[in-house]
Amino acid sequence: MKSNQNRSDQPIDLFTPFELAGLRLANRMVMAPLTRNRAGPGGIPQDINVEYYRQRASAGLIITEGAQISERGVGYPSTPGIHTRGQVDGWKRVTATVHAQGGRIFLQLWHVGRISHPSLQPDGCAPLAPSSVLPEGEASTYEGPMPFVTPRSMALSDIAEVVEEYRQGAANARAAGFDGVEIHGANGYLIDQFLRDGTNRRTDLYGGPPESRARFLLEVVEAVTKEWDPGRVGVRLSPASAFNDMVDSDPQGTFVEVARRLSGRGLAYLHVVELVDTVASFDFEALRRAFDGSYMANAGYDLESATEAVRMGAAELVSFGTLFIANPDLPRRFAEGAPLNEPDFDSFYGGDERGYTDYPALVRTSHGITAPR
Ligand code: 8OZ
Repeated sequence: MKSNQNRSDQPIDLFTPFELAGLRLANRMVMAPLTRNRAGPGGIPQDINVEYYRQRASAGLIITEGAQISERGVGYPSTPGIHTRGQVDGWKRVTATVHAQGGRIFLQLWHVGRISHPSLQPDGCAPLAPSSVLPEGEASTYEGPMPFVTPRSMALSDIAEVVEEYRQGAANARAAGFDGVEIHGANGYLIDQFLRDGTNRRTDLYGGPPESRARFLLEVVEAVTKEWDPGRVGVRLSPASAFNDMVDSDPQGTFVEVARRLSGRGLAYLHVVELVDTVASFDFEALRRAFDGSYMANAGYDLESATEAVRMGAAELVSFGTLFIANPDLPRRFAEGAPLNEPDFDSFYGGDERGYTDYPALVRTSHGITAPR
């Protein structure tokens, strides 16, 4: 059942609260998951991360940056994890701070698969992937960009082990005080590598037709929903994005099948990166109709287009990435029609508080509201 609930007679807009399995979101503006490469040593969230999320707690829902479920799942320098006690304790500070502000926060569970590099792996081995298909491009390592290496094709025992890591990561997210979790099935990372046939050449139960390529994702969903009410578990997909050298012979067929198989489970939402660069066009509306829960739209939305999407019922929720990087108080700016800060792209990935926690919020002066800078 689509749930564009609205108790009053007001038309639905971005400021209409939203109910997510007993969790009330104050609005429909979601902070998209954003890799920022500023976790402390050991992948432990640190003070500046707490401050960063605190500043953005007025989002209806924050989805954290991807947090790796294991050491093997790491793909970039200084990303946080959710597999050690120290990481769980670090995240507890983030969730407590966001909750103290009245905010809601999901953790994104992440495994990069072939996008890792031997120098990031615990034993210096090649990273894991469904099949030994070398991505074009370079890995991000502590020594700078390095050519990708051909990944190791996962044995059935590796698959079972990684599914268990997802379950443990979900349990750890609970222990850390999150309101729910999002399974990162997008952008060319491990789950997406299973979904698309450019990277999945398996001839066993996990490869072949779309329903078999979806098996790994569905096992991850099963594992995660052992720890969470399904209504607190979202899934993110990017069916037509080429990011991380991804391709599929039939994105529409593949992902409509994936959306169908994600249905009937009471999941919180399907979060879709609506970028199209592997095919001429992609019918996101058909994808939305194939899924029986809420739809969270992402990529390139602004106040006008997001309002339109929510009003027309094309999406229940809309997530904003770049806009939340540059505008910690984005919902208020949208509400007041205030000007927006300019994002500084050079400080997106890595660094210190500059370009991270120093974007100003609006300030109220005797002349009204102004945007400092
Ligand atoms: C940009 C740089 C590093 C990681 C994604 C987690 O695209 C990412 C990511 C994006 O989902």
